[in-house]
Amino acid sequence: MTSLDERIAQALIPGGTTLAADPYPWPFDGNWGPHNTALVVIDMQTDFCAPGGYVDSMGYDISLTRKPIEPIQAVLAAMRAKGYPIIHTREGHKPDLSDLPANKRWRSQRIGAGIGDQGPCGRILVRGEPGWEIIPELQPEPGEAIIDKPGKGTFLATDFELVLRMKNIRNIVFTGVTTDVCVHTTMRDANDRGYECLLLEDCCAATKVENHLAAVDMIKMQGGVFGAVSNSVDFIKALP
Ligand code: C5J
Repeated sequence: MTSLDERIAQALIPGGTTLAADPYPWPFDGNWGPHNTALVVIDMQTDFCAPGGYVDSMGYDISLTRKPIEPIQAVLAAMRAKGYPIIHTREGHKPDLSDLPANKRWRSQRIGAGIGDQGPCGRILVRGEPGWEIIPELQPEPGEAIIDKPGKGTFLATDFELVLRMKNIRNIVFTGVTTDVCVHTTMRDANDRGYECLLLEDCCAATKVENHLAAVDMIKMQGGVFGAVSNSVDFIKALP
């Protein structure tokens, strides 16, 4: 009869290494590296984290959504240096708004930041407008994938899963904004599809601190119901 520790250790591949994440050593089998692990940077766009964008127009404090910029820069530099695949996402709708659900538009108009309407950074959350661009501090480099999504999740109506498959990705490291909306929706969906997910908590933010903290906490329930949580410093130190 083997002990529980021995049985858990048996999941490790020979020579595998793990990161001391919360609530479990990540990834579960110690199999990670540039061959199967991607960094996903969610929606670090002017509309979510710069003056005059959607989040600013709704009256939320963009100092919160700007906080992850530096930690993400550090993770990007470390992963780029080691040849890890990097994937950026942008939330936005077609200029004719044919992919914008009427209720999403109506709800945003009710609070004075109508998606598709003119704002200080062009039409709010519309592809090709200044507000929709990824912020200068986190510009994608040539060869990095950019996924344009009309919704909160990155799998719906995009080629995200195809890109992941073409790159043989099994592990996904999540960063970006907002923790409780687009990051969570994508992480939950990825987890259901069998991807081994990690969220770097200082590389994510929400429009309300309590929501960020709650979203991080939810991941850790049930032994890691959606994956595990770490931070940029520990992650960079452990990166194989
Ligand atoms: C939101 C996002 N919060 N990127 N979008 O509407 O999380």
